[in-house]
Amino acid sequence: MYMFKEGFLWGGATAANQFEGGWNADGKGVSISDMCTNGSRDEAKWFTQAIHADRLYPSHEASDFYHHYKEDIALLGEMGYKCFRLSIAWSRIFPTGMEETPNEAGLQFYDRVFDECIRYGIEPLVTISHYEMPFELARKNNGWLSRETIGCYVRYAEAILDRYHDKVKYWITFNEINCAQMLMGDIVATSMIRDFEGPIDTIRRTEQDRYQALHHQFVASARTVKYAHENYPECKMGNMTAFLAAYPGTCNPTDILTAQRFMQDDNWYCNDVQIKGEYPYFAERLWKEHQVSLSIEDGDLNILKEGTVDFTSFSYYMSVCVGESGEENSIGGNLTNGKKNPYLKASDWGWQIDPEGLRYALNETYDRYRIPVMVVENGLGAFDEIVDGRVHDIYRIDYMREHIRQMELATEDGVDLMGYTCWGCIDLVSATTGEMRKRYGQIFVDKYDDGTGSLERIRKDSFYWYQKVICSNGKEL
Ligand code: BGP
Repeated sequence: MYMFKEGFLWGGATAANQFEGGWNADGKGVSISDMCTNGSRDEAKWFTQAIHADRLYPSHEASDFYHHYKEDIALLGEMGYKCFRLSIAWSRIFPTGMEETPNEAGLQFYDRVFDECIRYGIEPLVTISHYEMPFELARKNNGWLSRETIGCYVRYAEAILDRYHDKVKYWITFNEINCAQMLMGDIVATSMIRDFEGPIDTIRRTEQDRYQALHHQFVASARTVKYAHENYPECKMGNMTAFLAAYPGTCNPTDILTAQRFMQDDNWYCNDVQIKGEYPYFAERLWKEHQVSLSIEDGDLNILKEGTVDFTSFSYYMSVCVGESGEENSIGGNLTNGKKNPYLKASDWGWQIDPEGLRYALNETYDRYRIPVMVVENGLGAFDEIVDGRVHDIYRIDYMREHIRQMELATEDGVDLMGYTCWGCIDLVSATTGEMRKRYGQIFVDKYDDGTGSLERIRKDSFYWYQKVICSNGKEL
């Protein structure tokens, strides 16, 4: 029992576009997320002409980490955090994405943030691109659809590696890169925004575009990993996917094959490219099914081989049932649909809660790749209420406890597990719904969907519970 290794990276995770605010501070350029209005991001309206002052843009202030970072990192330090996963806002460093030199004021902000982390003994884990890019670049190139974006990303990635390599050891090239294949992929994961003037449902990119954009991301990621390995061998480079454990709805062999395909297409396709350095054997079948014909330039396949990652990571929120039978689970704001699993309960947003699925995900991943694995997102999005100045989020504690237990069992199974950063450790804006009320944190932020709130930080009950967990290295759950 209690197998978490010495130096296990306990912590939490955030993303600039959902957390930072300061959207136009100190020379920051407009990011695609800054053009997304309130309400469900599934129905977001994208404005290509001007910022409309009469609308709420959740990313503009968000939780205002930009002005609260000292207080926030001190709170993480108080909880005993060993690791803080955060993303860098690309448009803070290269405001339009196309400048030759980076914005010094933007670089200085993250210097201050990392110095603060180091002060508390917290290891930063940086996501280079978490669901955004500079708006000007997205408009010019239609996001990742153009090969030109690769060079812009690499210039940005090299600039931050050059600057922070002695402060930041752990890096992830893209957040949930496999979401490019899924429901929200078009704008969120691949930044393809051209023509988005109305609800997303009215304009869908072709599968051809999505897979091509994803290929460009693979090349950009591999070039970045190679650059880091050659110049900063002490840095550990990782990839990241949204892990969706797919179960067959029944023992009907057809359902088994459906689940196997789902695992291949949604979980292994991206991982194989970034970890093994080549497209998997089933890629041809997948492309054929989606009528995709990839344009792969000379040298691309070599660079994929040369830029494989040192560790792999994933977000884990739910499992899905697939196959012929069963009731559809059309989940609002979800990454994917599937069938209802009668053995599982769901969150208020319909995400099926499945702690054992995390043990399954860890074993499947480690069995396939044999490199260290990290769970970099997991948590319960819930409506929290303040009662007498406190938030009694017992439901969140229960959720985390059950998932951590299963991580421990996976470790006993033999999985090389590096760490765990729960999602949204300080309340932030939801990626799928644009809401503030879908809260994940151990720290409450006094901010509401109508834009009001003092931004005060309040320790929830889960704060004290997680503090004990970290202090006992997972023994006291
Ligand atoms: C992941 C994203 C995060 C995050 C999380 C929770 O897919 O990487 O950015 O937001 O999901 O999702 P949501 O905020 O929609 O509840």
